[in-house]
Amino acid sequence: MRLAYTVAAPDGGAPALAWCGPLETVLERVRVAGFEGVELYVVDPGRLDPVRLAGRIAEAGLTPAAVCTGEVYGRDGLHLSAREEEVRRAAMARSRAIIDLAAALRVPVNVGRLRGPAAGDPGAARRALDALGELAAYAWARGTYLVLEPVNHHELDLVNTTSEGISWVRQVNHEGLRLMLDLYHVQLGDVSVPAAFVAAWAAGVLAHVHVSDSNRLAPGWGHFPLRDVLAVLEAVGYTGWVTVECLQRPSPEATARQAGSHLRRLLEELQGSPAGLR
Ligand code: LER
Ligand code: MN
Repeated sequence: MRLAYTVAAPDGGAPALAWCGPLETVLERVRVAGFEGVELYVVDPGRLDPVRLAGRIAEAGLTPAAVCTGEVYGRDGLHLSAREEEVRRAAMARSRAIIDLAAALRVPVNVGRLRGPAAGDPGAARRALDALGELAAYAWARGTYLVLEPVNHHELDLVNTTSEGISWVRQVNHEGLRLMLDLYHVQLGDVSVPAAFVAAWAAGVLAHVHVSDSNRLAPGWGHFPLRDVLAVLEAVGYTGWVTVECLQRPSPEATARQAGSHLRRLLEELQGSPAGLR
């Protein structure tokens, strides 16, 4: 397992779930807080230079982990399930541009809120599935892939549980689409959190993970038994990224430091456990 932290790309976005600020200083502070990787929140890829971005990340001693697209829906309202063709076309064009950026950084692309809601429209799921199939092929042809994220029912009404996520990945049935789980959404949508992670792993589709605590604050500042989830990931042999995606309260610096030290301590305890988790 490798730990990453969410950071806003310098493209005009101001996501609540990422550290926003000048990359020259933010990336270095993320590394000092105990992280190896960075997950970039991207909303407007046309404003970004992938070579400069990759250079900045490497200079800070970090590795790119993924690109997160939540604000494409959150800020700009673009989504793949949209009934209006114009909105769908714009969402597809933006998604392709983000995939190009992710391919240059050699990381996968998160599809959380970007798939959009159904909002009572029976055609919404089909439109989102078709769009995901098209984008999966586009990503795969460029050497990367998408990771579909079940999102809790307060935010969206399409794909709220792990089993729905697995089912969508199977329906699209393309190497360019896998599943990611965000602990915050899983605890709101699934019957059992550990079972959700085991099911995603057993289905052979788990490719990325987001974590926060129960209240979406930094790990350790809520009541979620995070240790159990890390124990499951450790026990199944998950070696991918675990990105901290949480509210930046009271400040990004305090949040990153708390998340980094808490997760490092849990991982050390698990890996050094006399019970031998592996
Ligand atoms: C939003 O709740 C989220 O979890 C992001 O990763 C994607 O929209
Ligand atoms: Mn997430």
